[in-house]
Amino acid sequence: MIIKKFQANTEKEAMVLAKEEMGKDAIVMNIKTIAPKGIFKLFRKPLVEITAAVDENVTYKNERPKEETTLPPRRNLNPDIIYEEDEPFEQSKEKAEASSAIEEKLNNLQNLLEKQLNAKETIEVKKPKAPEPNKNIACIQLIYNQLVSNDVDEVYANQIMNEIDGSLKKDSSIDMILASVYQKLVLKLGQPKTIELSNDRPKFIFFIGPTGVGKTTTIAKIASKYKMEHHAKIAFLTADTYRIAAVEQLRTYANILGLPIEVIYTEDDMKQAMDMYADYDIVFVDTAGRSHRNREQRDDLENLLNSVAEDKREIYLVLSATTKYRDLIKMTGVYSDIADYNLIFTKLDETDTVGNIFNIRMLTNAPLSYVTIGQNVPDDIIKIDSQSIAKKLLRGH
Ligand SMILES: Nc1nc2c(ncn2[C@@H]2O[C@H](COP(=O)(O)OP(=O)(O)OP(=O)(O)O)[C@@H](O)[C@H]2O)c(=O)[nH]1
Ligand SMILES: [Mg+2]
Repeated sequence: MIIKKFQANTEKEAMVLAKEEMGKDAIVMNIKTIAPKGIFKLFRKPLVEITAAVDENVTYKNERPKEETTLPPRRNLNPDIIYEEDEPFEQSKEKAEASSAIEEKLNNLQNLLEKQLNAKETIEVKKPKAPEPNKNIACIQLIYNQLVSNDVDEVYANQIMNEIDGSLKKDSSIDMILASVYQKLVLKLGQPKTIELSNDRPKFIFFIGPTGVGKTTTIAKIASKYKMEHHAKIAFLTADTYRIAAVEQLRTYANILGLPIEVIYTEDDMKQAMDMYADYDIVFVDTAGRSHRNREQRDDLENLLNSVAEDKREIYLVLSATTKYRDLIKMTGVYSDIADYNLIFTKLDETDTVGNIFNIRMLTNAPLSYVTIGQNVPDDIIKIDSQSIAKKLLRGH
């Protein structure tokens, strides 16, 4: 992993610098505001400093020798990185609670580790000839347990711990190990993919996924934000004609938001809608919740998606964070056979653990996009934040 810091006037500018130097795969690990110092500080604006990272196996754009680009480990693995961030997807009242929970957990982790190490030292006194235990192993085991208790698949937890183990110095501090696991997690979660407005319009955004996960509600949340915040020209289509209530549900949101809505029964209807909405920015397409086990429903969905050219469409697979991992594996497998998609996880407010988000990201390699955190339209949705998820994966309950 290569880590560098970039300072600029805004987060966006700093990210541009990072991508210019480290390539498009650079991921933000941490963002902090640096207050100006010195006698002119009143006249200077604060700077934004981002810490960006790329994996070693991703080609580094400016091919400099590795030693130059890798910061010394002490700075790389600054444990403060874990705590100084806000948790954007916590409601503000929960923020303080959340970060004190992290600290408490980390303290516990440290206490546990010390106990474990002391126990080992006692044994060592009795058996002086025993080989010196590698203290990293005890710590790695604790963090591994922590990930697994947050529902991270043991296979992925193992993979991360092996990768970390190989890159650690003997007897690294617990903070260093924790920080490097955190950085790995953030890198693996990747940069979120969200809906972007462009001149190449209209964009057809399909929401697919199992029944009752929150597809229609999520469309209403996103559409509302793009209309209010970006003044985008938006239309709704629904191909969910299996239930009258389903059309009415989307129609209600369309009326509230003042957006046109069309119901799609056939591929011809889809073609007509494409002409009708040719000068719109975004056309959200709601689909019926499908059982991933039903072959015919699967084929219908595939035909619907293929009625729009790949460069004109984006597909968001909506999954509930409360679904069993085993079922999520099956569902994503079925949808992967149909098309490439981005991932939205709903109902995070109904579960304590975010391990499944990590697992499904690892399994499908599909970009993460949004998470939803309640039933309120439009507020209960946020762009996925890899840093926040990584912290949750390392935190106790
Ligand atoms: N707790 C919670 N409930 C949610 C969330 N998102 C949606 N819901 C609720 O989940 C239920 C189903 O939401 P819909 O939007 O109708 O789900 P859908 O995927 O369109 O359902 P079908 O069209 O029947 O497949 C509703 O009661 C929503 O209010 C969320 O983030 N948290
Ligand atoms: Mg629906």
